[in-house]
Amino acid sequence: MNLKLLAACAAGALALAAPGLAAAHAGPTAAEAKAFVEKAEADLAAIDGYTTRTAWVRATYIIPETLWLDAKAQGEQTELATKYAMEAAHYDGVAVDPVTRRKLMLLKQFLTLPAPDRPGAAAELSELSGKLNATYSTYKFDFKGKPITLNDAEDVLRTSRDPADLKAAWEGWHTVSPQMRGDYARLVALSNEGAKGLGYADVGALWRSNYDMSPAEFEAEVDRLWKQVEPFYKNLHCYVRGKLNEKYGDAVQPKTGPIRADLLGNMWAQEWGNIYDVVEPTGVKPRSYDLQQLLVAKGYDPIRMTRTADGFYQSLGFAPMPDTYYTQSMITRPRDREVVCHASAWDIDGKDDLRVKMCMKVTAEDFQVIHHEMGHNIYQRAYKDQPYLFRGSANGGFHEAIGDFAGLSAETPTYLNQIGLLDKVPGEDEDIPFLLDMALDKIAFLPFGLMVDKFRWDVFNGQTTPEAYNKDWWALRLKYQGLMPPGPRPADAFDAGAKYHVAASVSYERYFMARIYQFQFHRAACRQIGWKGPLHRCSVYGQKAMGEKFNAMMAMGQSRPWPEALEAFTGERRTDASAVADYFRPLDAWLTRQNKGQQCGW
Ligand code: X8Z
Ligand code: ZN
Repeated sequence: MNLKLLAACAAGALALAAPGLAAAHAGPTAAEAKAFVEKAEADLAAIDGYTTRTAWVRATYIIPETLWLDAKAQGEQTELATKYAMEAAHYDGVAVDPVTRRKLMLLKQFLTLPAPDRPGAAAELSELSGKLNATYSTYKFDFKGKPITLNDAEDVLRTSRDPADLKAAWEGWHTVSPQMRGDYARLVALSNEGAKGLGYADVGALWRSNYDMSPAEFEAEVDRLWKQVEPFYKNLHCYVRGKLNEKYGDAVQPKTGPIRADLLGNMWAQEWGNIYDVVEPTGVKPRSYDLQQLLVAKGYDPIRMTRTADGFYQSLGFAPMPDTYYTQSMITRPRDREVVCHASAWDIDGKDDLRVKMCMKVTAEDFQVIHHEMGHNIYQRAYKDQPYLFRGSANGGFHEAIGDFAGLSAETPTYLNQIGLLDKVPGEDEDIPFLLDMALDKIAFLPFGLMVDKFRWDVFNGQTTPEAYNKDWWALRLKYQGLMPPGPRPADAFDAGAKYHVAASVSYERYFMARIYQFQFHRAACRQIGWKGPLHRCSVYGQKAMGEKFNAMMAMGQSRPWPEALEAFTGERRTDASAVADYFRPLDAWLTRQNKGQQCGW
C-alpha cells in the first residue's frame, strides 16, 4: 500500500548494484536509468507485500512481538528505499523519457522519514517510529478514579458540558506525550540526516517537495490559500467564542482573547461540530434533525454505517467493497487487545483486499469518517493498475479529499431523506443551521490543518529545539487558531505529541489542502450534473456519469503532476479556495451580522 498513507517507515538489507558507476566516465545512460528504475520498482513492490502485512498485524494487535516484527520489516523497507533514493540522484542530469523522470523523482520522495545510509540507522528509526505510535495508541490515564483510553476521553470532550470534566479529560490525555519527547527528538535528528543524504535541506523540505513544486513555492502556496480563508475563520471564531461565553461565563471563557481548547468538542479543537448544541443560532428556525440522533433512532450500527457509505459510492458507479472488506477489516475497537484506533484505510495486496481500520461509534463524526476512509479505498482501487510507483494520489491532499467530497453530498438532508434516515427534507429556512454545522467542521479545521506542519517544519529545520517544542506549538495554536490551553502547561509538556500524526509521523499539510480540494471537486461535480441551486444543497448521489469522470481522475494515480489530475475533473489547474467561499457564502454574511459590535480576533 502507499507508504505515505502508512504512518511510519522502515529500513533494510539489500545490497544494491550501482548501474551508474560502471559508466562513470561518460555518466550513466538513459537505458541504464530505465533499467535501474525497473529494478527499484520491482523490489519495492515486492517488499511492500511484506511490510503492509506486518503493519496491519501490528496496528490491529499491539504486543511486543508484533512491534518487533513490524519494526524489522519497516526497517528493511526504509533501508532499501533509502538506497534506491540515493541512487536515483545519480541520474539527475541524464536525459530520460518522462515516465522514467517522474519515477526517479518519486523514488527520491518515497519515504516519509528517510534513514541515514549507515548500518543500524534504519532499524533504529523504525523502532522509534513503532514505539512512539504504540505509546500513543495504548496510553491510558486516570479519570475520575478509573483508567480511560483516548477514545473514552474523546467521548468526554464530545458530550460533557462541565468545564472541570473537560479540563480533566484534556489534561489527562496530554500526559501521554512528555515521555515521547526524547524519542521524538532522536527521530527528528535521524530522519533529518537521512533527508540531507538525499539532497534535501531537512525532512520538512522533503515533505514540501511532494507537490510538484519547490518547498519554498509550496510554503507560499499554503500561505496564499490561508489568506483566502482566514477572514472566514476569524468570523466563526468570534461567533463561537461569544456563544461559549454565554454558556460558561467569563471565568471559563472570556468574551475576548483566545478560546479555551477543551471547550470545542474535540481533543485537538480541530473540528467543532460536536458542540453544535452550544453554539446553535438563536433567532432562526432551529434545526429539525440531528444526524447522530437519526442514526441512533433508526438502529444504525457500525456495519450498517459502513454499508451505507458503500452504497453511496456504488450509486456513483463504483463496484461494491469486496466481501472481505466486511470480514477482514477492523471496524470497531476489539475488547481484548490493544490496537491503533486512529482510523486508516488499507490496500493489502494492490488488488482487491481493501480494508478499513477504525474504532467506529454510532456518531455523526464517525458517519463522516467512514465516508472519508472508504474514499481512500476507492482511490486505491482506481489506481491499482498503475505501475507500483504511480500507485498513489495526485498529491497527498487528493487522497484526503475523496471521501470528504463524498461526505459533502452524503451529509445533505436530501440524501439522508433518500436513504430513509430523515423523514422530511427541511426548507431553506434551515440553511443557516446546516451551514453552521458544516463550518464547525470544515472551516474550524483550516488553521489546525495549516499549523501542525508549520510546527514540524520548524522542528525539522532546527528553529524549534526540543526545549521549545511546547512553547512554539502553543505560539502557533494561538497565532492561527486563536486557542489557549485550559490551564498552565507543565514544564515537561509536549502537547504536539498528543496528536496522532505527530506521534506517528504522518505529514499533515495534506489535510489542509484536502479541505480546499473537496470543495473544488464538489463545485465541479455539481456543475457537471447541471445543479442550479446553492452549492451546499447539491448532492451527487446516483450520478454515474460524474462518477465515471471522477474515477478517470483517480485512475491516473500519481502518474502525472497533480494540476493535470485536477484539470481532468474540474477544468481548473490551481488549488483555489473560492469554492469554499462559494459554498459558505450565506453563512459568512450571517456570521458578519451576528458579530456586529463584537471585538473579533484575539
Ligand atoms: O487522520 C485523519 C483520518 C485518517 S487519514 C481519520 N484525519 C485527520 C485527523 O483526524 O487529524 C481526517 C481529518 C483530519
Ligand atoms: Zn484520510
